[in-house]
Amino acid sequence: MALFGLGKTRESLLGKLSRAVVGRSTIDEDALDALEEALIGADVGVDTAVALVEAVQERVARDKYLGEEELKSMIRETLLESMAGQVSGPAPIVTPGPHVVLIVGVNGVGKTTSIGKLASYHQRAGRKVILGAADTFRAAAVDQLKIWAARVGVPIVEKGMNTDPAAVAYAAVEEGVARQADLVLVDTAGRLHNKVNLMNELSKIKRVMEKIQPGAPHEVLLVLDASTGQNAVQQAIEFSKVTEVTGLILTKMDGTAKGGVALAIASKLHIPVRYVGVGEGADDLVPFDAIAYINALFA
Ligand SMILES: Nc1nc2c(ncn2[C@@H]2O[C@H](COP(=O)(O)OP(=O)(O)OP(=O)(O)O)[C@@H](O)[C@H]2O)c(=O)[nH]1
Ligand SMILES: [Mg+2]
Repeated sequence: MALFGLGKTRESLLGKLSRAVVGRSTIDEDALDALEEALIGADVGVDTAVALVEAVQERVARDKYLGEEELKSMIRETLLESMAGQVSGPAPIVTPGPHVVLIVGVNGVGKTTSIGKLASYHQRAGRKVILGAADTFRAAAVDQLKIWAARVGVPIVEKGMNTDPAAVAYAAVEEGVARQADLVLVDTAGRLHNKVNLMNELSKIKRVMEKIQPGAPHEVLLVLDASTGQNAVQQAIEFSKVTEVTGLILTKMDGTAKGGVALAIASKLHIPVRYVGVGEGADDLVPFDAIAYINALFA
């Protein structure tokens, strides 16, 4: 597995970059257009693509000829510069615990799976983890989280389906305190019919958590499906209006050529990417690192 699951994105992007310049002795308008198309195709975002093409154009005006390898390393360096100072990777864990994390996102993006993987990740780091099944919308959601809890070997707090999500969240934090857990990870439903409902629900969950553990939830992680490209960016914008999102998990990077979306997110939103999901297994979660990500994209 390539780092950050970027295999498909890299193959597609580098292939197009290469075709954009092959057999040319100068980088002309056509080449620049093809270059821009390649970047937009990888979902780096229009702003980023335009900025990169402008940087290439400037350089070509000075240096006349730019070979393929030079072009790649130039784009890579420009991206590295633009990402300088970007905060990324896991947030520091609040101690004394429990450090409470609320997981949010629309249907099917990978929330429950990401919680399973996060539980495994933190457990491997020697932390005591507890899960809360506050997606009470359907029985299968609770069952799915129970399966993950059993698989990873961590306790779970659940009250079945159709119970008040806030009551489950409350009980999960309470249990976390009682068991002296380091982390409480709480699943939520992504299917509340409208923004106001969702906003009220999340506010209520946050309010009850804070009653037990001051500062909780310490993180609200928004899960985004990278394969939806620019839709993911839009979801992040919409969710930020509903609740304060402190970080992102970008899932399904393994199966997509739109992995450039992390760059679009970085340039458009000021929300750190915490982790990247690169598969369905317990170990398929990688802490994000902007520099390593860009290097992997052009490696
Ligand atoms: N390839 C791949 N599949 C993933 C990844 N993350 C999640 N999935 C798959 O995506 C599907 C949906 O994941 P869930 O975790 O159920 O998503 P959810 O957001 O909890 O969905 P709802 O609770 O229905 O809203 C499942 O089949 C997961 O196995 C990933 O990083 N890579
Ligand atoms: Mg779920």
